[in-house]
Amino acid sequence: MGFVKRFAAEFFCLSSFVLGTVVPVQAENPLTLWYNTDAGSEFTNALPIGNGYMGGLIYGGVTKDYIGLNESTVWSGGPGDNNKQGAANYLKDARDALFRGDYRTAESIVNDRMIGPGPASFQPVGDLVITTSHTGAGDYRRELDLRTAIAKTTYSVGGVKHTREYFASYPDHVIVVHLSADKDGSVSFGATMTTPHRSNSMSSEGNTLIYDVTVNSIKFQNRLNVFADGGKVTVSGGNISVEGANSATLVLTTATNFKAFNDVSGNPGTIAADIMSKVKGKSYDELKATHLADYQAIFNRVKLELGEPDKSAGDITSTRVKNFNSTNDPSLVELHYQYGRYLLIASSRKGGQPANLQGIWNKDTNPIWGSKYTTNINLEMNYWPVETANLGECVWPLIDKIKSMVPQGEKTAKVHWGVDEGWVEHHNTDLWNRTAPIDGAWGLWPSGAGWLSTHLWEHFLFNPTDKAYLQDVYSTMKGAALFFVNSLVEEPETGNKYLVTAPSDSPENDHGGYNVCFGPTMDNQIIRDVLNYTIEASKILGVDEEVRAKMEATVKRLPPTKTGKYGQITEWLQDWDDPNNKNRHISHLYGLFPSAQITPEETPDLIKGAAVTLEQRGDDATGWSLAWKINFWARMHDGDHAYKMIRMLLTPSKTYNNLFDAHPPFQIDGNFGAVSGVNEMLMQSHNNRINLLPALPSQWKDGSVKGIRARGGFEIDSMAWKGGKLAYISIKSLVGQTLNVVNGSNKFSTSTVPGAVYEFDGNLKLTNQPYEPVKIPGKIQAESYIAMDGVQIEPDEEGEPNLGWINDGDWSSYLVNVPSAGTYKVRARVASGAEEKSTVVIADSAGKALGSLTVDPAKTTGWNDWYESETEIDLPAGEQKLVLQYSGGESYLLNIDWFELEATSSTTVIQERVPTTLSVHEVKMSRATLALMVNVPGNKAYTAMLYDANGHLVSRKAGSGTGAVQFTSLKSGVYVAVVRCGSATKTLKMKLL
Ligand code: FUC
Repeated sequence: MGFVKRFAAEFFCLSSFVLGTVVPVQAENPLTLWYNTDAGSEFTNALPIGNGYMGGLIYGGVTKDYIGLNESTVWSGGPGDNNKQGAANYLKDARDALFRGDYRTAESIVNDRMIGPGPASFQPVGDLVITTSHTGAGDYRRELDLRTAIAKTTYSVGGVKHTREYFASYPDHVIVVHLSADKDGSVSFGATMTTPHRSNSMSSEGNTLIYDVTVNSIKFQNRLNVFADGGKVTVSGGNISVEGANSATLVLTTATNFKAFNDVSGNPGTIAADIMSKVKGKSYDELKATHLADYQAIFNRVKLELGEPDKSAGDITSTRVKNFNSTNDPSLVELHYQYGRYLLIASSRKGGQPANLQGIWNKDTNPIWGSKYTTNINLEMNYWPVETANLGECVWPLIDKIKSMVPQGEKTAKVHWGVDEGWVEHHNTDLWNRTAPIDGAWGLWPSGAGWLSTHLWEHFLFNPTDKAYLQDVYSTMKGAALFFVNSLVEEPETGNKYLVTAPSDSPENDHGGYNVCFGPTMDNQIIRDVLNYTIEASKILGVDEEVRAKMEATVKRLPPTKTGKYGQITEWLQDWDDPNNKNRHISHLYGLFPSAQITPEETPDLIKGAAVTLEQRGDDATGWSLAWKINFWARMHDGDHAYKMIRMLLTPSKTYNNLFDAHPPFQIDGNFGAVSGVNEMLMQSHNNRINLLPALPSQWKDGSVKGIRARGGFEIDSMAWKGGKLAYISIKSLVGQTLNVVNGSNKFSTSTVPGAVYEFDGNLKLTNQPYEPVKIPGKIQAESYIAMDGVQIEPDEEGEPNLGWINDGDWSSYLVNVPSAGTYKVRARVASGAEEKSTVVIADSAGKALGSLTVDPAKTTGWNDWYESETEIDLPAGEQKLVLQYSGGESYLLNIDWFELEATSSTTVIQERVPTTLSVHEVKMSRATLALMVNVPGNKAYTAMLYDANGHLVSRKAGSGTGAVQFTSLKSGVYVAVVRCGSATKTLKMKLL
């Protein structure tokens, strides 16, 4: 273990040591929410559990314990759409009015003719009620342990300690409550279920209560089974009764008839019975073990330490929230962060519905905002942390939902916008995928599908070699993009004939009392992303050239983001901003976050504009808006201001006793947005670079994080900082993309091997070298650099990675092994479309020039017009780094395919005869075959693995001694061979034509 790694390990130990000595309560359970009273009847005191299908909210009363139940498909309403027929007929009148500045007329046309009825709402299932005859309980404690996702209520009565444990299991699709006591025969209770819905009937079958309920089109069934150790169990008259048992377990499931947005033909009774038959006979310990294996595999991926816990860290959770603004306890931020991750695991798993405005926890039949999906910020915010916080499993409900919305969105595109090709969604949707504008003029915002579809692309950015996934979501992305291609109109306002949305609004803000407008900044920014992402996807998949051309033409005509009279980013196409407007929506900074169109690096002027906008809007806002502002300030690289937003969020008016986010009232987006915000403070990964500690607040001087994920397929294996400065970082390459890493003014770039971990010290110096020096004489592919600055990898004609787009001042470096000192010929395959000559200086690692190659425009007249340029250089013997420094007169200088070094007559190459270490070379073979010549010391055994460009294992071969290994019947493409012999590993990248 190297020094830096040891440092990180010690750092983690040190933190827990501190926890152990200063705050004993926290020592066992730093990731626990706990209270010394029950939740009473207060929803936001109760503790949530969930398995993605079902949610439970535990109140923990001694004599009457309620568990509020939800199921993700129990909604009001039923299949159908909410389109306003004939809406498109009024488009022309609305646009004419808008373009002549008659907003009043435009707004009334929209209100009267273009708004559909409101969507359905998420409904409660009812309660599981547990009753006891216990009175005078003492030592009461209620808790939720995030490390296990198990909630617990404990108390003592008459000298007996009673314990109830509750969890929701995803693999078993059930909620489990286990009641036990520390004295045999002391477990006695009654249990039943209630529902607020009128149409219900209870029956029983053996030890199972069966509850059938209907809400509009949804029929659901609860099955509640009991089994006990000892004692007497009676199930009758809609009640379960357990008397004198040692322990007892309640197992509950809910199933519905919902199959799809347009199909409610499921049989809840059969599904529920099937789920229960699968868990029948499983003991409590078995159920718990299955749950833990599933949950911990996801939850344990990320660890966060933001410094020494305050001495108040052992206080009751709600007290910690009350005092946070004076304690600044970093361990409360850690708890809140991990709770956000917990909530997403509990409310969003494959097979269930996406987390809605309240996640999966709602007790009201008429919930605020329908507890549905608001898409002008809230649903997207729910999923901001999903990739960065390493919760990959939780994104599927969203991805599946977006894909399933297309048919409804296509209808709305036709009825409301007269568009035949493409899909649209406005600012709200529900279980039935309704997509029409609702509520009023401020609901006529056509960019919901666009914003949602950016999440499809984001998932690809985190998994950039998963072409099968991209293929699967591509048509949905394309549909969202085409809606804009087909519905944007030329604006008459600026003289530039920009293409804009009309009518639209800037989410929930007005200009001079009117919502309707055309081409608001947020729309332009979203559309720019949607089109660019779809263009990129079509290139990667090699499809749709014609459609791509249309999208490219459209994206060029979008209005750019600009600043206005106060220096602010303008929210509308016109400079209408009111500097005193404190609206919680800061939609026109979509380009700052979640998008990366506005960055300190690329657009410093717009960053100044964003600062003015953020100052004008002010800090205070609703829970979700504060959470958005954490992300904004992180992207502004202002850690202290981001921290200020965390402080404003972690206070009782914005965070309830159970740590649910307060709009107010309860709305879960703020929980999720805050997780994303903390990640953005510690690491950002947009625009093809990983920026470490871009917004570290002075409050978090020492800390560490493990397991967060970056775009490009990278995982922060572990990162530690001390005194506000990076101390150690190791990054795992998951799929072998180029790694560009930045910390302050330090940067480093390197090609990577899938599965390899790259460790750096605090100066971003690479401290472990997983590279293979290339043996000279030999040929080196230009993209096999070990480090570079500026050069870009792009696909060649066959889609294989190639080095291209080299700018003046860029460089790339290579590790070579020179057998003996002497003069070597350097030959490089180069091409250029530039008019002026470019130069490639070959330098040693100290920067000393050894020679140079010229790329002559007289010999190459295009990016693919290759020729070979040569020179000679003197090299010392041994392993060394060569740096190719590129210079010339135009912005894009040249392409370089490969270069080779061969001995001249003045060099004597001593051939190695007996291998002393493992060495691996490629041997040229016929079509469809790759062969390696493996030399191992002695007659040792080795394994050779061949991976494809996506990092999937293609073949594994074992062998021993020196000899050739062949892989046959291969498709053309790029492969990586990994040969292991004892502790030695060699990696070789190969290309099969
Ligand atoms: C939008 C926001 C509200 C709330 C609601 C669900 O209307 O403006 O603040 O988040 O969605």
